[in-house]
Amino acid sequence: MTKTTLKQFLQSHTKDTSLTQIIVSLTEVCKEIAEQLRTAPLDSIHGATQNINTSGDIQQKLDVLANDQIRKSLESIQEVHALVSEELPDADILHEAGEYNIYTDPLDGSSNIDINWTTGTIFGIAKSGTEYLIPGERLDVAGYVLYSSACELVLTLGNGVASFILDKGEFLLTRTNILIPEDGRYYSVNESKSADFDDKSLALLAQLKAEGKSLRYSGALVSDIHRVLLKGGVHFYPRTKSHPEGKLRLLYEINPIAKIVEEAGGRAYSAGKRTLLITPTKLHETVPISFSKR
Ligand code: AHM
Ligand code: MG
Repeated sequence: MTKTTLKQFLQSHTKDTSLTQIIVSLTEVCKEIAEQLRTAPLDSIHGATQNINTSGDIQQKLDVLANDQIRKSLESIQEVHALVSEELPDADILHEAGEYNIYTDPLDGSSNIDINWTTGTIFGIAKSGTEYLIPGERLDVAGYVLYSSACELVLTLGNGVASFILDKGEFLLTRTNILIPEDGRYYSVNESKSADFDDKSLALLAQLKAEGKSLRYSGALVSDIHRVLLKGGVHFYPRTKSHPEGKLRLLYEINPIAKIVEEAGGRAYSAGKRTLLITPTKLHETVPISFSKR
């Protein structure tokens, strides 16, 4: 049976041609990134640059490359207002008159790049004009691409979650209406930092262990959340001593993922509050986060 392509899926799921164009552009770049990752060890594009981004992370060569590719792909779309990226200090205004803002972590899981492990691209799209600091509930589209043994796109247009596998240059629909399973065997957290967790996070950790859950942690949000999406369980990154407000960034990492998790029947909470309701006060704001079904 012939499978539905991403473009066919978009034709039947949105009438917004600008949104379709933006999603297609972003996913075309993800195909390029997937190919780049495949040959990076041969092409000497592994390794760090001399630069440090606004969050204090050393940028990897592929972080910068992925960011530049995304920026370039959006340049020709007049409806795009600005790009908000982990790798850029400020919102990068592409077209003053455009209305759509793109929020992205171009290559998530930087510490995994050099070891040929899982990484991802995260993106959110909102028709919010000159307003960049919006709560995640205003995202019109959220998605991520997981670069692993298969390259997989997970997407929501605000009406359920679908996923697509890249095959011979096309993203092909493989799952619709993804719902996080009620229960899961795994919990996912950087447990090496547990001595710095607050009482609530410690209690959660103890409870998960008492329930007999096993630990899985990849160090890439995209792959850790993909497990939760398909297998259930919990992924959390709480406050720690080194990151008192959490490590993960709200606008372009957490919000798109939180939107997907909620659309898949799950919960995303930050310090007792529904994460998608938080209005950020700055572009690279971080918050503690927990993603789960219940
Ligand atoms: P990155 O975007 O520079 O890769 O940083 C974000 C990553 C997340 O993917 C992951 O969940 C987290 O940082 C891992 O942090 P830690 O190494 O502290 O466990
Ligand atoms: Mg990241």
